[in-house]
Amino acid sequence: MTTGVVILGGGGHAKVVIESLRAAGHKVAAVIDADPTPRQVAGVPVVGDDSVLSRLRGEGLTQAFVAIGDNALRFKLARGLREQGFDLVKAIHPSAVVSPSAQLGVGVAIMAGAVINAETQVGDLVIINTGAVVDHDCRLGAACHLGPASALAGGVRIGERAFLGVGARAIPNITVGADTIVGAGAVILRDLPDAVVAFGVPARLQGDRR
Ligand code: JB2
Repeated sequence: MTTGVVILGGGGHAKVVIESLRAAGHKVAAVIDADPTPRQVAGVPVVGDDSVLSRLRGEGLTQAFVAIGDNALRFKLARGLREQGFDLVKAIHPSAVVSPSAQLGVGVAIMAGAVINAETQVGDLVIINTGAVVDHDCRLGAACHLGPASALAGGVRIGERAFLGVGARAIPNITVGADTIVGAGAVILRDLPDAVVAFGVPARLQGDRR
């Protein structure tokens, strides 16, 4: 086993990522999961837990992808992979529409039907989930996650590790703080600070994560 992408995480997100990577022409070599029980995830064998990574690197595998939805854990595991000398690939489904003037960081997941418009900047490890729309000039912080069918108008800023649930939407030039969670279907009409929970139409503060 000397070619292909090593996937960290063997849950639901990994299934979607593996199928996106294959659709984009990548070979997927192995899944590494905290539960090393031998099994297959989307037809890819689980070959062990994180302790086998150095062996795989020694065997010549250089490409990896962290396919874990938890934003803080994805961030942490990606750092470890880079320290071990792995390159983080991008998983971009061929049906996604990505502007030629958009900038994408490493390790991003751009799922089927997503749209990213002009001059938007997408940080490392961001998930833009199925059918999400990101209009022009947005700034997406590292390891944030835009849920399926969520939508950002132009100039929206999303902080590192923030999460927008399925169908959440933001009007132009809104800022959502780092580590903030926005519930499904929320409509964000005002800036949200770091590390809060907000939901509703319009979105209102409902809790604090600190
Ligand atoms: O430290 C770890 C570790 N911690 C948990 N290292 C490795 N290699 N794997 C780890 N895991 C594994 O991540 C768990 O054992 C589990 O198999 C997997 C997480 O799977 P789960 O199905 O719970 O979540 P997910 O991250 O695949 O999907 C979530 O996020 C997606 C974006 C769900 O909320 C999905 O519904 C969502 N679409």
